[in-house]
Amino acid sequence: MKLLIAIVQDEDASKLVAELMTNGYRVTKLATTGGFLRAGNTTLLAGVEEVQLDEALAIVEKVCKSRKQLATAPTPATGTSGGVMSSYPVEVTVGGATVFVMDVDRFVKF
Ligand code: 2BA
Repeated sequence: MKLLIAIVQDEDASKLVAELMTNGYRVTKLATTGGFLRAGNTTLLAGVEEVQLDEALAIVEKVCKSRKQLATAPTPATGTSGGVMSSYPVEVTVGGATVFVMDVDRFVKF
């Protein structure tokens, strides 16, 4: 068995959960926050059999869109004397999805 961990944009999350469940997958949805944008995103956990993995990944790829987002990033700390924080706007392309696939040693339900 594999554990699929998919970090997706909130806008795609409901549709992705629905598509996965319609196709027989079990999914857990977590509300998460991206470290860079410090904005909400969604992390889905899905335990899938190895033979289902490619199909599950294809569903993720089909549903999750990439989007451009303007973010305000803090300037890196340049020293200890100033103490003044500034920021600058950056455009980043977020998604479609960031996916980790992990081996599952053991899967039990009690
Ligand atoms: P965030 O960390 O909020 O990152 C949002 C987007 O900002 C990223 O989109 C990327 O385009 C950009 N970005 C991130 N770090 C950057 C940096 N140091 N410099 C410049 N641009 C940067 P995605 O790559 O599609 O990532 C979307 C979300 O997926 C991330 O949200 C984070 O929550 C997660 N993620 C991505 N790669 C990850 C990794 N290696 N480990 C854990 N989580 C990851």
